[in-house]
Amino acid sequence: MKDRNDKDATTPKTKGHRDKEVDVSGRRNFLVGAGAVIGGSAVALKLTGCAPQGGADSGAGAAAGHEGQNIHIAPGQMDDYYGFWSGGHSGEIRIIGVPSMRELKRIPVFNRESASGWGSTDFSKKLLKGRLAGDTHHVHLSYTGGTYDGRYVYVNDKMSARLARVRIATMETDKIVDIPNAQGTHGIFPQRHKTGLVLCNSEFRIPQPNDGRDMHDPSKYAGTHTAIDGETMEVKWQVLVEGNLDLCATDYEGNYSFASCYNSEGGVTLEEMMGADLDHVYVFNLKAIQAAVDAGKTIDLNGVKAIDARGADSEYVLRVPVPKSPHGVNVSPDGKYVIASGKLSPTCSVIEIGKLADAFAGKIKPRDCVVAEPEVGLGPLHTAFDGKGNAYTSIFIDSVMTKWNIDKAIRQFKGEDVNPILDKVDVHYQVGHTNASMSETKDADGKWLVALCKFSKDRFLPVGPLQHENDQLIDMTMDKLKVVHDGATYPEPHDCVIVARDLIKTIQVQDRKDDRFRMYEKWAKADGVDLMTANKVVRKGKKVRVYMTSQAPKFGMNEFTVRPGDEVQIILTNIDNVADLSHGFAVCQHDVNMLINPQDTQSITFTASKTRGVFWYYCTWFCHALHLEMRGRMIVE
Ligand code: CUK
Ligand code: CUA
Repeated sequence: MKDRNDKDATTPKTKGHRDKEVDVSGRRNFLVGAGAVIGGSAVALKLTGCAPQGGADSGAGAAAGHEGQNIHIAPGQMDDYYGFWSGGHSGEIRIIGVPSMRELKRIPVFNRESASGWGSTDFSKKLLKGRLAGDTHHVHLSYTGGTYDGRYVYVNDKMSARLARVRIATMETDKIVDIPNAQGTHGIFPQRHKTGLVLCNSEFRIPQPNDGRDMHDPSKYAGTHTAIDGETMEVKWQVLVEGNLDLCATDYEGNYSFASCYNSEGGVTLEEMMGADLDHVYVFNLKAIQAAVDAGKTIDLNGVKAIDARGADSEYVLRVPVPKSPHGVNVSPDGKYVIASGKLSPTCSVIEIGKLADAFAGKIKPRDCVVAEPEVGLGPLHTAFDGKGNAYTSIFIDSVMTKWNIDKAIRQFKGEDVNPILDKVDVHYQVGHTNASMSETKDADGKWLVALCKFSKDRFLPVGPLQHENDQLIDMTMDKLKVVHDGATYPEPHDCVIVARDLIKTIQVQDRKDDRFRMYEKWAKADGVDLMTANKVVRKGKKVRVYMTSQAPKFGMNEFTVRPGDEVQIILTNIDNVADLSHGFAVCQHDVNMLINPQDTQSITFTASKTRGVFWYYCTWFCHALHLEMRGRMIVE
């Protein structure tokens, strides 16, 4: 891996190599030596090459008299955008305010999380089915009419081939679906014309079905492109292809979905996978696939209606050759082009979506749909857009963001002597994903670009062998790109989307609409209690249900009694009807903790101590001046 640090003129020359000890004292001396005490902000500006920012009172708008946008969000002010970040192998989603880059929330999805009790509560256990690890890469929101409709966030789990959904009103995970016949579920993308299908790619090819056959004959392995209904979260169909499917994108019309395939060789070793100079962008013809599914022209693959589209191009799948081991696929906000970032080729391939129908009809060759292939740098991974005809590609090996013009690239490809590359800016370091404000919608607004850098090296105080990653914010409103903020982040955000804040509406107290409330209501009905008022212990043999309320600063019961080894289920309803009045419920020595938001119900099940004794339960969320007194005793006798 090339180290950009030595070349980088905008950072001090510290020993920031990943394989050497990081010398922060050099950086600190540099700061102090440059007069940080009296001119700290001037030094900071020199370091990042920024124009001066507006003062604390200048708000989120552009600071008068200065170039570029103001990133300073003063105390009491709010960000213009919600950023939805995947948390990678932390298994979560994070919400980041943009441009402040402040972390607003973490949404547990495929992970166990102590504060909320996700992974411990009965509902989350039902969704997780015993799995407490996950690997989220791609977060996308549901669409209507080419832009976000404010309803759902979808996210993949690469580790266990799952798709999860978060309801935006509550920012809580409400569904998780297993994707059969898939491993390494990686790229996902919802349809953009309406809340329709969510398409999911399997990056790892496996025997189909994976029941012990063909294990030693990788030539028989296949990948799957899976359609999941974004409303019901049911698996609708799968298409089997011979290639591995990496990143995913959809068009704006509902006609196609796209997948990059970096291993058209069908290799199982690194060397085999890198063999060919051309790999593919797979184009899935969604209408033809749906027609075949409706007409019953499918095979059954572990209960899923599947089309076997392995081998040659067909009415279902077209393979557009592009160099080499492409990674990201991104559709421009005007809906005209899908752009594959070349990874092992220093190029991006621009495919004109309007030509695909002719290619499917056999009138032109798939490769004829490629209308530009600009050289953008070494290791292009992902591409974002500003809605003004420009593309911004993250370049991993060079550690730069490259700004280029799509029309100029097309003209250059036709032979005209024009240079499509408009600017390159150093990022720190080894950038993976990039995205821009509203970039994945028809309303891309060209305000903020983020570079999700895999390495931060010398950019932050060192914190041991595991280093931070660096989410950098870039002002994209000027001709030249300008890095304006470093954001240390815990591994590993892969991707993000940046959403105008008016499109996101959340509720302050639970509306009790989610499916999980039907579960508690069913139990309460069977036990003849009302969740909102009941404080009651219901025993059936060794199983004990404890219905309880909370209202600051008291639980509805000061004590309850169970017997040693009982299976205890706490069903707790927070009857406070005030914003931000959340309570927690923890039981000492029992590994029990959960969060109950205002007007919410949560439940958790555990085995009571096998020996007699007193065990305090207490509120874990600071809710009241008498929060510490908000506790009671579980008596085991
Ligand atoms: S992938 Cu990680 S940098 Cu999973 Cu979208 Cu490209
Ligand atoms: Cu209730 Cu703290």
